[in-house]
Amino acid sequence: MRARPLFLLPILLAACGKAAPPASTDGGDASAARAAAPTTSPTAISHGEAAIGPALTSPDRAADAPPPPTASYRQIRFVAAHVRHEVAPGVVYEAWTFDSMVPGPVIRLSVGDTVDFTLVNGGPIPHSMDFHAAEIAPDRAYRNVMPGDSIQFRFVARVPGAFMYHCGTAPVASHIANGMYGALIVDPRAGRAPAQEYVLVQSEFYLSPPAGPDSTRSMDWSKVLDAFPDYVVFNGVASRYSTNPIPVVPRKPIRMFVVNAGPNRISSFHVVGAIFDRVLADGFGRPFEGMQTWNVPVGGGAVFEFALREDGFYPFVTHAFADATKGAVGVLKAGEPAGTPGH
Ligand SMILES: [Cu+2]
Repeated sequence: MRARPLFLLPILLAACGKAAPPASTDGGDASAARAAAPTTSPTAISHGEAAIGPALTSPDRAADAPPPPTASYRQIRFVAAHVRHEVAPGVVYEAWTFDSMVPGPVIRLSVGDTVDFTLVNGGPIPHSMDFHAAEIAPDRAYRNVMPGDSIQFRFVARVPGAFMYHCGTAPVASHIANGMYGALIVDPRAGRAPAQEYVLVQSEFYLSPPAGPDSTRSMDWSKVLDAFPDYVVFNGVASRYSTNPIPVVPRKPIRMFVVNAGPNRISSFHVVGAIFDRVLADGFGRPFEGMQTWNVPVGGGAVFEFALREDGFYPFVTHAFADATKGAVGVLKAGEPAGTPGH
Protein backbone atom coordinates (compact mmCIF):
# COMPACT_ATOMS: atom_id res chain seq x y z
CA MET A 1 0.00 0.00 0.00
CA ARG A 2 1.21 3.47 -0.76
CA ALA A 3 1.99 5.87 2.07
CA ARG A 4 -1.20 7.06 3.66
CA PRO A 5 -1.31 10.74 4.52
CA LEU A 6 -1.15 10.73 8.30
CA PHE A 7 -3.42 13.69 8.80
CA LEU A 8 -6.23 11.68 7.31
CA LEU A 9 -5.92 8.84 9.80
CA PRO A 10 -8.52 10.18 12.24
CA ILE A 11 -10.97 10.48 9.38
CA LEU A 12 -10.12 7.02 8.11
CA LEU A 13 -10.36 5.47 11.53
CA ALA A 14 -13.66 7.13 12.16
CA ALA A 15 -14.99 5.87 8.86
CA CYS A 16 -13.53 2.37 8.98
CA GLY A 17 -14.09 1.68 12.66
CA LYS A 18 -17.74 2.48 12.64
CA ALA A 19 -19.74 -0.20 14.41
CA ALA A 20 -21.95 -0.82 11.43
CA PRO A 21 -24.55 -3.39 12.34
CA PRO A 22 -25.44 -6.44 10.26
CA ALA A 23 -28.98 -6.88 9.07
CA SER A 24 -31.22 -9.15 7.10
CA THR A 25 -34.13 -6.92 6.25
CA ASP A 26 -33.90 -4.68 3.26
CA GLY A 27 -35.68 -2.03 1.32
CA GLY A 28 -37.41 -4.17 -1.27
CA ASP A 29 -40.41 -2.59 -2.92
CA ALA A 30 -42.06 -5.12 -5.14
CA SER A 31 -45.36 -3.48 -5.82
CA ALA A 32 -45.18 0.30 -5.45
CA ALA A 33 -46.11 2.10 -8.62
CA ARG A 34 -43.85 4.88 -9.86
CA ALA A 35 -46.30 7.52 -8.66
CA ALA A 36 -46.65 6.10 -5.16
CA ALA A 37 -45.52 8.49 -2.45
CA PRO A 38 -42.70 7.06 -0.29
CA THR A 39 -44.49 7.67 2.96
CA THR A 40 -44.29 4.14 4.31
CA SER A 41 -41.29 1.95 4.89
CA PRO A 42 -40.43 -0.26 1.92
CA THR A 43 -39.18 -2.81 4.42
CA ALA A 44 -42.81 -3.92 4.68
CA ILE A 45 -42.04 -5.83 1.50
CA SER A 46 -38.96 -7.99 1.51
CA HIS A 47 -37.36 -10.03 -1.20
CA GLY A 48 -36.07 -12.23 1.61
CA GLU A 49 -34.42 -15.24 0.08
CA ALA A 50 -33.62 -13.73 -3.28
CA ALA A 51 -30.14 -14.50 -4.52
CA ILE A 52 -27.89 -11.51 -4.18
CA GLY A 53 -24.65 -12.90 -5.58
CA PRO A 54 -21.22 -13.29 -4.03
CA ALA A 55 -19.47 -10.71 -1.94
CA LEU A 56 -17.24 -8.33 -3.81
CA THR A 57 -13.97 -8.43 -1.92
CA SER A 58 -11.79 -5.35 -1.79
CA PRO A 59 -13.26 -3.79 -4.92
CA ASP A 60 -10.58 -1.93 -6.82
CA ARG A 61 -11.95 0.79 -9.02
CA ALA A 62 -9.77 3.36 -10.70
CA ALA A 63 -11.18 6.85 -10.92
CA ASP A 64 -9.89 7.30 -14.47
CA ALA A 65 -12.41 8.68 -16.91
CA PRO A 66 -13.09 6.63 -20.03
CA PRO A 67 -11.64 8.09 -23.22
CA PRO A 68 -13.79 10.35 -25.38
CA PRO A 69 -16.07 8.43 -27.72
CA THR A 70 -14.99 7.64 -31.24
CA ALA A 71 -18.43 6.77 -32.63
CA SER A 72 -21.63 8.80 -32.72
CA TYR A 73 -23.90 5.78 -32.17
CA ARG A 74 -23.83 3.60 -29.07
CA GLN A 75 -25.68 0.51 -27.97
CA ILE A 76 -25.59 0.26 -24.20
CA ARG A 77 -27.00 -2.63 -22.20
CA PHE A 78 -27.19 -2.70 -18.41
CA VAL A 79 -28.34 -5.55 -16.22
CA ALA A 80 -29.94 -4.67 -12.90
CA ALA A 81 -28.57 -7.06 -10.30
CA HIS A 82 -28.54 -7.38 -6.52
CA VAL A 83 -25.03 -8.12 -5.28
CA ARG A 84 -22.96 -7.74 -2.16
CA HIS A 85 -20.88 -4.60 -2.14
CA GLU A 86 -18.12 -3.72 0.33
CA VAL A 87 -18.82 -0.15 1.45
CA ALA A 88 -15.80 -0.11 3.77
CA PRO A 89 -13.40 -2.83 4.89
CA GLY A 90 -15.54 -5.57 6.40
CA VAL A 91 -18.80 -3.71 5.83
CA VAL A 92 -20.70 -5.71 3.22
CA TYR A 93 -23.95 -4.27 1.92
CA GLU A 94 -26.73 -5.87 -0.08
CA ALA A 95 -26.62 -3.46 -2.98
CA TRP A 96 -28.98 -2.96 -5.89
CA THR A 97 -26.84 -2.22 -8.91
CA PHE A 98 -26.46 -1.60 -12.58
CA ASP A 99 -24.05 -4.23 -13.92
CA SER A 100 -23.12 -5.48 -10.43
CA MET A 101 -21.16 -2.39 -9.44
CA VAL A 102 -21.68 0.72 -7.33
CA PRO A 103 -21.70 3.21 -8.96
CA GLY A 104 -22.73 1.72 -12.29
CA PRO A 105 -20.47 1.93 -15.35
CA VAL A 106 -19.33 5.37 -16.51
CA ILE A 107 -20.76 6.32 -19.89
CA ARG A 108 -19.11 8.98 -22.07
CA LEU A 109 -20.76 10.56 -25.09
CA SER A 110 -20.40 13.62 -27.29
CA VAL A 111 -23.13 16.11 -28.06
CA GLY A 112 -25.21 14.70 -30.89
CA ASP A 113 -24.51 11.05 -30.10
CA THR A 114 -27.40 8.62 -30.32
CA VAL A 115 -27.81 5.90 -27.69
CA ASP A 116 -29.92 2.78 -27.98
CA PHE A 117 -30.26 1.68 -24.38
CA THR A 118 -31.44 -1.66 -23.02
CA LEU A 119 -32.13 -2.39 -19.37
CA VAL A 120 -32.50 -6.03 -18.39
CA ASN A 121 -33.88 -6.60 -14.92
CA GLY A 122 -31.95 -9.48 -13.38
CA GLY A 123 -33.09 -8.54 -9.90
CA PRO A 124 -36.03 -9.79 -7.86
CA ILE A 125 -38.00 -6.53 -7.77
CA PRO A 126 -38.93 -3.85 -10.34
CA HIS A 127 -36.23 -1.46 -11.50
CA SER A 128 -35.92 1.23 -14.16
CA MET A 129 -33.53 3.77 -15.69
CA ASP A 130 -33.60 7.56 -15.65
CA PHE A 131 -30.86 9.30 -17.67
CA HIS A 132 -30.54 12.96 -16.74
CA ALA A 133 -28.69 13.48 -20.02
CA ALA A 134 -31.76 12.45 -22.02
CA GLU A 135 -34.74 14.56 -22.99
CA ILE A 136 -37.47 12.00 -23.29
CA ALA A 137 -40.97 11.24 -22.01
CA PRO A 138 -40.44 9.56 -18.63
CA ASP A 139 -43.75 7.74 -18.74
CA ARG A 140 -42.54 5.99 -21.88
CA ALA A 141 -38.83 5.43 -21.25
CA TYR A 142 -38.44 5.35 -17.48
CA ARG A 143 -41.09 2.73 -16.83
CA ASN A 144 -40.66 -0.01 -14.27
CA VAL A 145 -39.14 -3.19 -15.65
CA MET A 146 -40.38 -6.33 -13.96
CA PRO A 147 -37.96 -9.07 -12.87
CA GLY A 148 -36.81 -11.01 -15.91
CA ASP A 149 -38.12 -8.39 -18.29
CA SER A 150 -36.35 -5.65 -20.24
CA ILE A 151 -36.93 -2.25 -21.82
CA GLN A 152 -35.32 -0.44 -24.72
CA PHE A 153 -35.34 3.23 -25.64
CA ARG A 154 -33.31 5.67 -27.69
CA PHE A 155 -32.09 9.15 -26.85
CA VAL A 156 -29.78 11.77 -28.29
CA ALA A 157 -27.33 13.55 -25.97
CA ARG A 158 -27.93 17.19 -26.75
CA VAL A 159 -26.39 19.05 -23.79
CA PRO A 160 -22.80 18.77 -22.49
CA GLY A 161 -22.15 18.11 -18.83
CA ALA A 162 -21.56 15.57 -16.07
CA PHE A 163 -24.92 13.88 -15.70
CA MET A 164 -26.39 11.47 -13.21
CA TYR A 165 -28.30 8.37 -14.16
CA HIS A 166 -30.31 6.34 -11.67
CA CYS A 167 -33.10 3.91 -11.12
CA GLY A 168 -36.36 5.82 -10.96
CA THR A 169 -38.54 3.18 -9.39
CA ALA A 170 -40.47 4.31 -6.34
CA PRO A 171 -39.50 5.01 -3.69
CA VAL A 172 -36.65 6.54 -5.67
CA ALA A 173 -34.69 7.34 -2.51
CA SER A 174 -34.64 3.63 -1.73
CA HIS A 175 -33.29 2.59 -5.13
CA ILE A 176 -30.62 5.30 -5.09
CA ALA A 177 -29.63 4.65 -1.48
CA ASN A 178 -29.21 1.00 -2.40
CA GLY A 179 -26.71 1.74 -5.17
CA MET A 180 -28.53 2.26 -8.48
CA TYR A 181 -26.79 5.29 -9.99
CA GLY A 182 -23.84 6.36 -12.07
CA ALA A 183 -22.23 9.07 -14.19
CA LEU A 184 -22.81 9.91 -17.83
CA ILE A 185 -20.40 12.44 -19.31
CA VAL A 186 -21.33 14.39 -22.40
CA ASP A 187 -18.49 16.23 -24.12
CA PRO A 188 -19.03 19.31 -26.27
CA ARG A 189 -19.09 18.53 -29.97
CA ALA A 190 -15.60 20.06 -30.33
CA GLY A 191 -14.27 17.91 -27.49
CA ARG A 192 -12.38 18.96 -24.39
CA ALA A 193 -8.75 20.07 -24.07
CA PRO A 194 -6.32 17.29 -23.11
CA ALA A 195 -6.08 16.67 -19.36
CA GLN A 196 -5.70 13.99 -16.74
CA GLU A 197 -9.35 13.04 -16.35
CA TYR A 198 -11.17 11.40 -13.45
CA VAL A 199 -14.77 10.62 -12.54
CA LEU A 200 -16.08 10.79 -8.99
CA VAL A 201 -19.61 9.88 -7.94
CA GLN A 202 -20.53 10.92 -4.42
CA SER A 203 -23.26 8.98 -2.64
CA GLU A 204 -24.48 7.78 0.74
CA PHE A 205 -25.15 4.49 2.50
CA TYR A 206 -27.69 4.01 5.30
CA LEU A 207 -27.18 0.83 7.29
CA SER A 208 -29.92 -1.11 9.03
CA PRO A 209 -29.83 -2.70 12.52
CA PRO A 210 -28.27 -6.12 13.09
CA ALA A 211 -30.11 -9.17 11.82
CA GLY A 212 -29.46 -12.25 9.76
CA PRO A 213 -26.78 -14.91 9.81
CA ASP A 214 -24.33 -13.48 7.30
CA SER A 215 -23.80 -9.96 8.62
CA THR A 216 -24.72 -8.40 5.30
CA ARG A 217 -26.12 -4.94 5.83
CA SER A 218 -29.04 -3.43 4.03
CA MET A 219 -30.87 -0.13 3.97
CA ASP A 220 -32.36 1.61 7.00
CA TRP A 221 -35.30 3.48 5.51
CA SER A 222 -35.78 5.77 8.50
CA LYS A 223 -32.16 6.92 8.21
CA VAL A 224 -32.74 7.66 4.53
CA LEU A 225 -35.77 9.79 5.34
CA ASP A 226 -33.81 11.58 8.07
CA ALA A 227 -30.83 12.14 5.71
CA PHE A 228 -28.61 10.51 8.34
CA PRO A 229 -26.08 8.34 6.47
CA ASP A 230 -23.52 6.00 8.01
CA TYR A 231 -21.18 6.47 5.06
CA VAL A 232 -20.71 9.16 2.45
CA VAL A 233 -18.41 7.93 -0.30
CA PHE A 234 -16.74 8.64 -3.59
CA ASN A 235 -17.13 5.86 -6.16
CA GLY A 236 -18.91 3.49 -3.82
CA VAL A 237 -16.34 2.89 -1.09
CA ALA A 238 -15.47 4.99 1.97
CA SER A 239 -12.09 6.70 1.72
CA ARG A 240 -10.95 4.42 -1.10
CA TYR A 241 -8.68 7.04 -2.66
CA SER A 242 -7.21 7.91 0.71
CA THR A 243 -6.10 4.34 1.12
CA ASN A 244 -4.90 4.33 -2.48
CA PRO A 245 -4.20 7.92 -3.60
CA ILE A 246 -4.75 8.79 -7.23
CA PRO A 247 -1.38 9.51 -8.89
CA VAL A 248 -1.34 12.67 -10.99
CA VAL A 249 1.31 14.67 -12.80
CA PRO A 250 1.81 18.09 -11.18
CA ARG A 251 1.69 21.28 -13.22
CA LYS A 252 -0.37 19.53 -15.89
CA PRO A 253 -4.12 20.00 -16.41
CA ILE A 254 -6.49 17.88 -14.34
CA ARG A 255 -10.20 17.50 -15.06
CA MET A 256 -12.56 15.91 -12.53
CA PHE A 257 -16.11 15.05 -13.48
CA VAL A 258 -18.07 15.01 -10.21
CA VAL A 259 -21.61 13.67 -10.01
CA ASN A 260 -23.56 13.73 -6.77
CA ALA A 261 -25.99 10.80 -6.58
CA GLY A 262 -27.07 11.53 -3.02
CA PRO A 263 -29.82 10.67 -2.36
CA ASN A 264 -29.72 13.48 0.23
CA ARG A 265 -26.41 15.27 0.83
CA ILE A 266 -25.05 18.20 -1.18
CA SER A 267 -21.40 17.84 -2.18
CA SER A 268 -19.31 20.94 -1.49
CA PHE A 269 -16.43 19.78 -3.64
CA HIS A 270 -13.00 21.10 -2.74
CA VAL A 271 -9.38 20.13 -3.37
CA VAL A 272 -7.11 21.09 -0.49
CA GLY A 273 -4.17 23.11 -1.79
CA ALA A 274 -5.76 23.95 -5.12
CA ILE A 275 -8.02 26.55 -6.67
CA PHE A 276 -10.16 25.52 -9.61
CA ASP A 277 -9.14 27.33 -12.77
CA ARG A 278 -12.56 26.61 -14.21
CA VAL A 279 -15.77 25.01 -12.99
CA LEU A 280 -18.29 24.08 -15.64
CA ALA A 281 -21.83 23.44 -14.63
CA ASP A 282 -23.94 21.45 -17.07
CA GLY A 283 -24.94 23.22 -20.24
CA PHE A 284 -23.54 25.69 -22.73
CA GLY A 285 -22.84 28.61 -20.39
CA ARG A 286 -19.56 30.23 -19.45
CA PRO A 287 -17.39 28.54 -16.80
CA PHE A 288 -16.80 30.00 -13.36
CA GLU A 289 -13.12 30.86 -12.91
CA GLY A 290 -10.91 30.89 -9.83
CA MET A 291 -13.23 28.93 -7.53
CA GLN A 292 -12.24 27.43 -4.16
CA THR A 293 -15.30 25.21 -3.55
CA TRP A 294 -18.30 24.40 -5.68
CA ASN A 295 -21.58 22.85 -4.65
CA VAL A 296 -22.64 19.85 -6.67
CA PRO A 297 -26.35 19.44 -6.03
CA VAL A 298 -27.97 16.11 -5.41
CA GLY A 299 -28.85 14.81 -8.83
CA GLY A 300 -26.36 17.12 -10.50
CA GLY A 301 -22.78 17.25 -11.68
CA ALA A 302 -19.96 19.65 -12.45
CA VAL A 303 -16.61 19.59 -14.21
CA PHE A 304 -13.59 20.86 -12.27
CA GLU A 305 -10.44 21.92 -14.14
CA PHE A 306 -7.25 22.77 -12.30
CA ALA A 307 -3.57 21.95 -11.87
CA LEU A 308 -1.49 21.16 -8.79
CA ARG A 309 1.45 23.54 -8.55
CA GLU A 310 3.80 21.47 -6.40
CA ASP A 311 4.59 17.82 -5.74
CA GLY A 312 2.57 16.68 -2.75
CA PHE A 313 -0.51 14.98 -1.33
CA TYR A 314 -3.70 16.94 -2.07
CA PRO A 315 -6.90 15.73 -0.36
CA PHE A 316 -10.21 16.16 -2.15
CA VAL A 317 -13.33 16.29 -0.03
CA THR A 318 -16.81 17.48 0.34
CA HIS A 319 -16.17 20.45 2.58
CA ALA A 320 -19.29 19.49 4.50
CA PHE A 321 -16.85 17.83 6.84
CA ALA A 322 -19.21 15.55 8.69
CA ASP A 323 -19.65 13.83 5.34
CA ALA A 324 -15.89 13.82 4.69
CA THR A 325 -15.45 12.16 8.08
CA LYS A 326 -17.95 9.53 6.99
CA GLY A 327 -15.79 8.64 3.99
CA ALA A 328 -16.17 11.33 1.31
CA VAL A 329 -12.45 12.01 1.12
CA GLY A 330 -9.66 11.01 -1.21
CA VAL A 331 -6.13 12.07 -2.08
CA LEU A 332 -4.34 13.15 -5.23
CA LYS A 333 -0.67 12.23 -5.14
CA ALA A 334 1.14 14.77 -7.32
CA GLY A 335 4.55 13.67 -8.48
CA GLU A 336 6.79 12.03 -5.92
CA PRO A 337 6.36 14.02 -2.72
CA ALA A 338 9.07 13.70 -0.12
CA GLY A 339 8.33 13.36 3.55
CA THR A 340 5.01 13.14 5.31
CA PRO A 341 2.14 15.41 4.40
CA GLY A 342 0.47 17.57 6.98
CA HIS A 343 -2.56 19.77 7.11
CU1 LIG B 1 -34.16 0.10 -8.89
